Amino acid sequence: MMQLFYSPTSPYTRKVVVTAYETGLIDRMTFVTTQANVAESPVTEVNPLGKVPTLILDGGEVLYDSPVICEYLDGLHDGIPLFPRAGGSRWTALRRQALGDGIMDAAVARRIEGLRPEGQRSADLMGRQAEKIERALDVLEDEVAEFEAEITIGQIAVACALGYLDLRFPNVCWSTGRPDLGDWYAGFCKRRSMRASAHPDPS
Ligand SMILES: N[C@@H](CCC(=O)N[C@@H](CS)C(=O)NCC(=O)O)C(=O)O
Repeated sequence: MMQLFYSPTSPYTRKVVVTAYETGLIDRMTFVTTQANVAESPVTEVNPLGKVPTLILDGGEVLYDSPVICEYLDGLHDGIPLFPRAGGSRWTALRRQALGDGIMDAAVARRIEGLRPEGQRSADLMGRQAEKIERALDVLEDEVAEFEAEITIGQIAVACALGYLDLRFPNVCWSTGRPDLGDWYAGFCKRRSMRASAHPDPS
């Protein structure tokens, strides 16, 4: 059994879980629920960066981060590849993965800053992260009509990023003024992989 260091609120971890469902590998994985943001986190023993997701393979080898783990899993199944193997479609899928991951990076940074005591928060930093997210969402609204017919790692990353915005910034209403992206996301969320990996309700 592969072992995944996991957090139910991590969008990067969710990417891996969605990928595990989509590739039919979910039953080959066990989950170690991990609080990554603490000094004594057990994940630091296997990943010096102390981050989730981290995957321990059957033979003991350790893989991180989420793009690496997802590409590894994609190599273990015979279905349509989530990482197109060659050509322009590969680079498009990888760029979309970077865009989704980048929204996560900005949202996580903004949230961490927002959790600092009020006098220590940088409004400038939080504002810059919010602008990155807004610009990325606008690009996605423009290109969602061109999304591949078959699911790719780019679509998985984008969907997990949007799910994380809903979890942590429910007041942002990212789909307002972005109807095509909103419709696409609603359809994508019907997939078993997305339903099974949904973030817990924060309340
Ligand atoms: N680029 C990494 C990012 C992973 C990441 O930042 N995970 C967060 C949880 S959402 C974490 O483990 N943070 C703990 C820390 O940075 O100490 C990936 O794609 O896996």
